[in-house]
Amino acid sequence: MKVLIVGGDGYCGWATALHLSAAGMDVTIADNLVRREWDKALGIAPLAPLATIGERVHAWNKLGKGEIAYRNVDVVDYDALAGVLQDVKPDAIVHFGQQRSAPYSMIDREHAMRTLVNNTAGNLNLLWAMREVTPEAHLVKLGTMGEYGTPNIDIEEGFIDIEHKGRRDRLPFPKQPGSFYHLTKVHDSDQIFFVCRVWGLRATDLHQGVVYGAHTEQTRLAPELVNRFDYDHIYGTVLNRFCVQAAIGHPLTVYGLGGQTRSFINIRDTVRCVELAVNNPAEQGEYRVFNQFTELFSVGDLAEKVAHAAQNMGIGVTIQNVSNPRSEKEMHHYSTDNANLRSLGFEPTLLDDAVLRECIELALANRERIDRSVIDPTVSWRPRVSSLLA
Ligand code: NAD
Ligand code: USQ
Repeated sequence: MKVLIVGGDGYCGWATALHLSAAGMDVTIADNLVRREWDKALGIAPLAPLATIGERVHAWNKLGKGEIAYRNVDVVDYDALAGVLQDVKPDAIVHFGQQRSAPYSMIDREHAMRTLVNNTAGNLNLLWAMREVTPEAHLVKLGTMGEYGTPNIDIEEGFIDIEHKGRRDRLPFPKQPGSFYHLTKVHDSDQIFFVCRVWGLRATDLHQGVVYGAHTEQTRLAPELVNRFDYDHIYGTVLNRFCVQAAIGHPLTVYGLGGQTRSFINIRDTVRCVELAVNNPAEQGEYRVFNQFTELFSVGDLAEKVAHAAQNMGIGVTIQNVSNPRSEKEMHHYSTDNANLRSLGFEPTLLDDAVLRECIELALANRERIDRSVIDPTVSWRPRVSSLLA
């Protein structure tokens, strides 16, 4: 099985590249390393130092557990991307290579536009390149649970059966994304569904929840294999942020009331779910959606769990309800399912104190690298309409 991993230098992509390589797949990473540039421009850095991509790949190949190749390619550059598909001829393409921060996409017009062009044009290029070069390859695309928003009905897996004026159909589940970033994922899903219908491409759209956790089995094997772990207010995801905040005695930053509920997944399960999708491809012409998460939590509950785990380590923690920089419901219905992955044998890793302890320990070990000035949120997407400000 030849797999091309677009965005394989990132948090999910690197862990997945190692996991699929260890599972015996022939892995090529395609990444233009732009995330490392964005970090520099934003004045942020991951918790533990990252080896260069060359050092990473060399360290992995030296272990003799698999062989990974690397190609520096920007998916927005069509000719370069099509050239890589031509050279590699992958059976499966796993697409992680996008700008993935909601706050980044809401900084200003320029960042919103960069997110839109990078993600939407990159996705469209990949679909055209697949049509031209590898029309039988299986696309495994990273989408997001946030495409659905927080409707007052249960969230299905991609599609919903609707009866309207006496007629029935199975239609895409309504989308109500919460940022320009999340909107790009909706555009991607529409594009992918379209090309499966009209060109007969095949794709699995993984609607993934918020990822947490530091290590996978392989990232522990050598210092150069260590994964990215973001804790800043732009790229840090909520649970990882809370663990770092606990380690340095910063109050846990619960935005608003903290009743916002999201779906969550351990990075160890991300890599297993992608493997399941790759090993069980969609049929030619099929577009399917898997909700990729393990558990649902409100952010207030997560803060309590982190505080509890830290207290068990002898670390006192306070929880602070800070003014919410985002426009989002803070108390709402949230119920959904991940039956498609479970039907393929997925057994979720549940959140426990051990995982939280691992993340807090990573933060303690890298305490001197933690920059307190990038923790509190500064990007706001609240309305500026005066009548709504009261
Ligand atoms: P990340 O920022 O750590 O990694 C993304 C990688 O893609 C980076 O290495 C970056 O250099 C690369 N990239 C970006 N634009 C590119 C381009 N134009 N050409 C080539 N490479 C490019 O992000 P991540 O956390 O690993 O997320 C990966 C994917 O998973 C994203 O699509 C994201 O939307 C999705 N996802 C992530 C989470 C999460 O909590 N981290 C949750 C749900 C879905
Ligand atoms: N939140 C806090 N405090 C914080 C940070 C966040 O209360 O310090 C809250 C946010 O307001 C939000 C929730 O936690 O309600 C999740 O925020 P997040 O930053 O952890 O995640 P999000 O912005 O939704 O984005 C992340 C990834 C993105 C992925 C998405 C999955 O960055 O790539 O698509 O999770 S999902 O949320 O299911 O769409």
